[in-house]
Order: sequence, then C-alpha cells, then structure tokens
Amino acid sequence: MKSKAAKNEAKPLVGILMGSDSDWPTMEKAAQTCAEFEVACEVRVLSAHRNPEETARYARSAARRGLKVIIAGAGAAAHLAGVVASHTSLPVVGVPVESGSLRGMDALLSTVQMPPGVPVAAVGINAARNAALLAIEILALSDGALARKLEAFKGQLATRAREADRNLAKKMKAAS
Ligand code: RP5
Repeated sequence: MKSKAAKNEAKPLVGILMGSDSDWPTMEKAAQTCAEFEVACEVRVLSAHRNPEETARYARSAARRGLKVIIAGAGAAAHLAGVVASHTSLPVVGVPVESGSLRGMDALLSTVQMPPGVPVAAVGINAARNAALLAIEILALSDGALARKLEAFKGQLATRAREADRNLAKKMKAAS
C-alpha cells in the first residue's frame, strides 16, 4: 500500500532549505532520503542573512501550503533553522553544515543553542540524512504505510549490524 506521503507526490510535505547552493552537496542527502521513502519534498536556497524577507515569507506560508516539516541546513553563523523556527510552528530540523575554518562547530552551536520557546531539532554536523529520517519519523506518526517502511528500514540496519558482527568474529577466528 502506498503511504499518504507517496500518494501526495505533487504536494511537498517536507521543505529542504539551505543557506547557499554551496550547501547542496551536503543537503542533497536529505532530498535523496526523502526520495528513497517516496516522501515529496521541495528544495530551496534561502538565506537568513542574504534574503531574510523571502526566508521569513517562506516560513510563514509553509504550513498553509501543506508542508509538515522543514529541514534547514546552513554553515558558519548558521541562523537559518532558528529564523525559520521563529516564523512557523511546524517542526524544524537543523543541519549544521561544515564550512570554513571552524569546520562546522560554529554552525552546530548556532543551530542547537536556541532560546526557550523556539526549538530546533539539531542533528549532527553534515547529518542531512538523519535530518530527513527524523522528518520521515514525524510524518510516519500519522501515516501507517510510511511507519511500516521505517520499520523495514530499521530491520535492515539491525540485519547489517548482525552480519558485521558475524564477519568480524570469523576474521578474528581466522587470525587466531
Ligand atoms: C552560510 O555560509 C551558508 O549556509 C554556507 O554554508 C556558508 C557559505 O556560503 P557561501 O559563501 O558558499 O555562499 O550562510
């Protein structure tokens, strides 16, 4: 059975934003993950600093347009996720993107240290796939078919971990 997210292909449920097109090599993993789970998404370059008015407009109209979760990735003084969260009550997942001399630590702290009342669910540096998985988990709360796909995915992770465990045990045995 197709999930609600898949049936609704024309209507994006997840907005994937980035502060610059230089963030795309990182953020494309979020788009790829949404595609893997057949979750419709839209991708935009919107900057908290370079075009703040458009960014605010996007965030304010997101729920009205049918989006359910917003993923926002930015590097350096990364204010994008926080600014978006200040203009919407949708869940916002922040991806700190590695860039410049501080190698993502600046973006991590800027993204995660939100004031009380305006949360951003920050994932690890460059962890755009995890951001998408979190968005999919949020959507799966009200989409049974998507929830089953997630269960199958988690099952595969467990299978791979068991295989790795068996393979390592074999190597250790062969080496002893
Ligand atoms: C941030 O500054 C962007 O999100 C990007 O990670 C970084 C550098 O941007 P560019 O100078 O490459 O456009 O706002």
